[in-house]
This record gives sequence, C-alpha cells and structure tokens, in this order.
Amino acid sequence: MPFDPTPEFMSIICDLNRNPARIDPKYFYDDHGSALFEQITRLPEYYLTRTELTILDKYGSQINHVIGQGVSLIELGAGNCEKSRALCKHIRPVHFVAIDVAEEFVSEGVRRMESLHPRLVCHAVAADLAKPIELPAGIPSSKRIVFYPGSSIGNFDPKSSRALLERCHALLGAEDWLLLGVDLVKDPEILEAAYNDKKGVTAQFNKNVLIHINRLIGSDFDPDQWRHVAFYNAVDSRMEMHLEAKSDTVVSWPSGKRKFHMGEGIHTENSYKFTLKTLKDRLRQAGFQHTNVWMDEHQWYALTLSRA
Ligand code: AVJ
Repeated sequence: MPFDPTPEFMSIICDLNRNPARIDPKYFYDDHGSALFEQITRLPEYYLTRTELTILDKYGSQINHVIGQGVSLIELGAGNCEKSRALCKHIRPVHFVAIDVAEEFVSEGVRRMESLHPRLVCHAVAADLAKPIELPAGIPSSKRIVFYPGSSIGNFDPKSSRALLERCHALLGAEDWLLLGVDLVKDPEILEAAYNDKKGVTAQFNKNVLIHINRLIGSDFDPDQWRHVAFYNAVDSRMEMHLEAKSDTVVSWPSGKRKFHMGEGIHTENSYKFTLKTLKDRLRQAGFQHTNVWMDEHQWYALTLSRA
C-alpha cells in the first residue's frame, strides 16, 4: 500500500526530528489527557484554576456591570467549560460558543451548560486555535465577549500569542470585549511546584502525550522510558516541560525512526508567565484599547477585561 502521510503526520514527524525534538502541547488533550488535566486543576500545588475561579467569583458582578446585557459568550480552550459555568453565575449571555481541540470533552461541557441554562443557545466547536477562528452561523456580530481563561495563552510564544490575540480582536466589534486569564511571574519555587506535583499527575499528563502520538502516527514510544522534567526558565519567563530519555532508545514510526541518547529531551510545553506590563503591551499591540485588571490577594494571577 502506498504511504500517504497527512499534514498532521508530517508536522509531528518534522517536530520529532528537530534538535531538540518537540511535540506541540495541543497533543496533550486526547480524552485521557483532558481528564488528567482536569485532575491537575484540582491539585493543591496547581493554584492557577482555583485562583482564577476565586477572582471570577469575587469580581463577576463588576464584569457583568461593565459588559451589560444580551451578550454572546465565546470561550476559547473551553475544555469542560467550568470557567464559563462560573462566569454565568454573574453574567446572563444569550449565546454560548465553546471552542476546544478536545471534541468529546467540549461537547460534554456544553451539554452541562445547556442543562444548567435551558434558555442559553449553546454550540460546541472542535478547532485548533492556531488556525483562523470560525464561529457557528447565527452568532450575532455585536455584543460579543471572547473569554480565554486558564492562562492557556501561555502555551503560545510571544509572536504566536500576539497573532492569536489579533485573531480574537478580528472576531470583535468596537463595543465588544476580551476577558483573558493569565498566570503571573512569581517565585520560581511556587511555579515549579505547580508543574511537579507530589502525586505525579503532571508527570502522567506529560507522558500521556506519547501514547496519543503513538495513536496518531503509529510510533512505538514507551512512556516508561521517559522522565518528566519541568522547570522555570527565567530568561524567557516561562515554565518548560520536557520528557527525558531514561536510557538510549530508538523510536520508530512508519517511514522513519529516531535515536535518543540517555538524557536527551523532547520539549513538550512552554507555559509563559506574564507581568502586567508585558500583558498590557501585548494586548495593545493586538489592537485592544483599555484594559481592566483584577487579581487575587497574592497577585499570582490576573483576569483582564479589554475593550476591542
Ligand atoms: C492549560 C496550558 C494553562 O500551562 O499551566 C498544566 C497546562 N501543563 N500542567 C498550563 C499544564 C502542565 C496548562 N495550560
């Protein structure tokens, strides 16, 4: 049978053949990976989700006051839609669109949203945020609020995150809003603990990407051959996750293979951390005018509301 690789196959192989090798973090989120991430969000060390929900609850009524009635809520990287459910305790949108790479997961999240708010018109969209964002037909073109929670923007390098914010801006009219949640630069010990939890759930999440890749390209990664490594890179203000080969190992896939030496790594994730200044500059560059900022008491996390 002739071998006809898909563009996805080609891009995964290309990344595996780089030096150092890398895997796009979007591949963390198969169904098992999405469930592991949900577990991460409940870990004591992983303060991000909990802190964001606290800020949302505390300032939700202010957000409601600023954005007004009859909005369409568009959540990016929605996952289980937990953040929008929390937001909807305070705001009353008419339409809800949840966009995520994990199809099953986001459909389930939208079903829960529908059962909580029977009059809310809900849509689930499976899409890669690195590509142009397409909304379902019937979403009004005004009074939109794009909600990008969880510091997921941190997965994109500065250039790509600016491009993503520009794509968000393009979805919005002059009267519309972007509600963005980001993790802030802080003591590296706190950051590193959040990505090296005691129970090892983050390690499992990191290694699970290999099982997903095996399924996508027919490779033979053995997750037990790899060690989870996560550290703060202060020069680039980002947490990095890598998988390090425990011994010399060869990984094969249809049409190729690669040798990894003991200790050689695959870079699986960057998670950029922001200062209020870098964040506001990035938003301004992408076309957003004025930004409101709310933070938790430790100033570990920021929720920002920007006018398009
Ligand atoms: C979903 C990208 C925000 O970077 O903190 C959690 C993913 N990686 N633990 C993050 C993640 C390791 C998470 N984001």
